[in-house]
Amino acid sequence: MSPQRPADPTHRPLPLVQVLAEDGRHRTICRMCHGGCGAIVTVDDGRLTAIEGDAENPNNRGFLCAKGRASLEQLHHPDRLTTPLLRTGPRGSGEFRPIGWAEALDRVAAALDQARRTHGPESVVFAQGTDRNYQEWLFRFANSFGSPNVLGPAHVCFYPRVMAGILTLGGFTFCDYEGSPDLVLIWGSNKALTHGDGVIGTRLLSAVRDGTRMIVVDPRRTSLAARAERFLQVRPGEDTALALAMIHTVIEADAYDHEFVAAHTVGFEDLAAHVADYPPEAVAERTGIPAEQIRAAALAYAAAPSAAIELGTGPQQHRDSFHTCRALLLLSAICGNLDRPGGDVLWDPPGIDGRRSFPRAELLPPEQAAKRLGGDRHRILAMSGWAHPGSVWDAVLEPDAPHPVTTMLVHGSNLLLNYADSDRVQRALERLDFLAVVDLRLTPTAAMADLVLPVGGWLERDQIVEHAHYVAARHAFARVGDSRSDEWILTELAHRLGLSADFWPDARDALDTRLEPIGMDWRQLAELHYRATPLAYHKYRTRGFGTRSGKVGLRCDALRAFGYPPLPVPGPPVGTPEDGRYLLTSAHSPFYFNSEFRDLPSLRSKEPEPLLDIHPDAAAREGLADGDWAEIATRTGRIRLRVRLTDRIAPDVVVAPAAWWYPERGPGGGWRDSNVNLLTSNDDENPEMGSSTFRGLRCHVTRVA
Ligand SMILES: Nc1nc2c(c(=O)[nH]1)N[C@H]1C(S)=C(S)[C@@H](COP(=O)(O)OP(=O)(O)OC[C@H]3O[C@@H](n4cnc5c(=O)[nH]c(N)nc54)[C@H](O)[C@@H]3O)O[C@H]1N2
Ligand SMILES: Nc1nc2c(c(=O)[nH]1)N[C@H]1C(S)=C(S)[C@@H](COP(=O)(O)OP(=O)(O)OC[C@H]3O[C@@H](n4cnc5c(=O)[nH]c(N)nc54)[C@H](O)[C@@H]3O)O[C@H]1N2
Ligand code: SF4
Ligand SMILES: [Mo]
Repeated sequence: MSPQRPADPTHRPLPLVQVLAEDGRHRTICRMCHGGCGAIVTVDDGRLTAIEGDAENPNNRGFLCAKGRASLEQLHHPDRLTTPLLRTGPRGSGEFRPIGWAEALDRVAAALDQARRTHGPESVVFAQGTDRNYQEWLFRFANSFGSPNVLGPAHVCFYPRVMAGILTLGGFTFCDYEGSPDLVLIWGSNKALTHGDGVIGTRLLSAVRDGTRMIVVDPRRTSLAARAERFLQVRPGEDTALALAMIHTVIEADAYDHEFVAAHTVGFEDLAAHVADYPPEAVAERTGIPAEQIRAAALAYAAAPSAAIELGTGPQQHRDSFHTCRALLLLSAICGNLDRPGGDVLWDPPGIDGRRSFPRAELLPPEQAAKRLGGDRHRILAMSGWAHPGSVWDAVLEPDAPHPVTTMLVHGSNLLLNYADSDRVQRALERLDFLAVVDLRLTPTAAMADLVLPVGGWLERDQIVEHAHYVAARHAFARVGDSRSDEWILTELAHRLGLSADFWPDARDALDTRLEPIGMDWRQLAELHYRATPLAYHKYRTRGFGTRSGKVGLRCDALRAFGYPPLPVPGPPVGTPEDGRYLLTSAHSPFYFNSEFRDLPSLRSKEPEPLLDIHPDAAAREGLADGDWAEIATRTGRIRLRVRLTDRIAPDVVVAPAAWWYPERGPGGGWRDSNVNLLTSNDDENPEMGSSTFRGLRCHVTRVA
């Protein structure tokens, strides 16, 4: 019996899916991943029967990937949570009984209030997973409540890049496919399959069809690498050295944009002196790339009339994360590619009460902001508003922590799978006084909660979607059981905790308020459906860059003021050969979204088991054949993965899947068996951002009998 089924025979189960929309075809925005594709949902005879790509949506022009096509499977899945659940057995046993919303919300509010009175608001950590267009709600709630501690995977996702941009040039850049780049430098990104940031991979592929050239930097020969003009097969974790050698080459060959450098940057002489130490010959061994290949790639990039950099998580999950991101921005800057058509365009917020303003940072008193966990260790991460994960676990587990953490409210994050050193995460979750998890499923993390709150997926909510190029409307077509939205839950909790002044009587009222600054309301956006944000280039010519000097800080004095090096520097190699012969890294699967969807048959059938990619020579050395189970061990832990032989990686590199668990195994989902983060640790973090090292981790690989 599934643990969420009522033990009380008088409890009447709700229909699994209640349809809220009229029969017909309805336009909306997919959120099975970050892509933000336009989708059309068909309601027929009171049921959601079909989903297809919206040919009129400028972002995806009709495209819908396998995950998008699995949306209705997700909606109708029999294991969806349908009612709040209260823990009845020991933590992690998965034993719960259903309760009503009023009782559930009262209990969460009481636990938050108790922690606030006893230990201060900072003792409550609000966690969320990768963004699902409600991130600004969670931050607003935390600020209003008085806790500076919002936990998320920002440090290993895309915030190293965001913060490098903010400190270097006052903003965040994205690839300008509208401007038809002559070349795209794809650095540690599998864009064609992962579709990050609301600019999906098909935009890149159609640019390539129209003549855009590619240079790919990745330890794996991905499908993009196979089509690229050049492929630099970098050793995992050696990105900063490679980027500096490319800058060295460009300056040495005098191939940089003199005019832009003179007019719009500071610190060029310092940069030039700094990279003198990184000629391609000096980094060839550590990066695994012959010097002449580095030179040729750098010169091809510099010579391109316009070039953009597609920067993925490859270099951001590493001790050097922030430095690589800075180095790549400097490369773009000196080649004149910033904010030019077909280059790296600075994001201009669309003017709604959105990501930047909606969190109301001013609600958090400065003395509370000073208690952000990890603020003393990783100052740039703290500046971005996120708490540092390792410091959160310390605050739960260390008896003499200066700001103890006792309580967590988690909105949509599978903490046990996605953070370094999963064992330590588990110990911390076990130690909490109170843990509530808001999710669609009883994930391994939700199974550890005192209270689980059922939430609606993307087909079940009205939401404003804010992306690089547009603002659009997502609609609630259905409701699963008695699930609600994150926005509704936070609003209800706010009313119970005396925070009503910062919220609305009903969460949906916020939709109108947020659109007011652009002179629209929700009904109008819903009718319009998609509102493109006008693209502007060369904004710095009139406004300067958003830094103190108004110029691009090649040498970043703000970093020096924080006690960090003002120019990017690669750290020494992580680990020693005694820690293992192989360099481990991980990648996101095309068919899943982080830890989601392994219970959707159409997707699971495409990749039924967790695969370890290993080179045939390495496999032969370890006596492994294709399809064998292998044990992968590091200083931190050991897991099992199924061997897949591939010559797309170097013989000393192995690649594991991110976030693997087995939902079919019931509560807990066998999360210890194949979870790569049992192998990772909180050591070797990036000083600025606290990024964990998931790249180039030394490991042993052996055959499982
Ligand atoms: N080793 C290694 N570790 C990694 C990575 C890696 O590549 N390698 N990747 C890192 C990255 S980039 C990221 S972003 C993180 C991902 O970390 P998480 O964001 O924690 O990822 P998920 O596992 O997808 O967990 C999201 C949960 O939210 C639930 N959910 C979905 N939609 C909603 C919603 O609308 N509301 C609520 N409340 N819940 C919802 C899903 O069911 C799922 O259980 O992992 C990081 N960890
Ligand atoms: N299908 C699918 N789509 C997703 C996700 C998913 O899980 N599945 N997750 C979403 C999330 S949260 C994010 S953040 C994005 C991530 O999107 P991406 O960044 O595109 O995806 P990743 O798979 O994390 O890794 C990108 C590439 O980095 C390479 N890589 C590994 N180690 C290194 C290294 O040391 N250096 C370099 N240069 N490259 C390296 C990997 O081989 C991989 O090809 O995708 C989002 N979209
Ligand atoms: S790329 Fe993402 S947003 Fe687009 S259809 Fe696939 S899952 Fe949906
Ligand atoms: Mo991410």
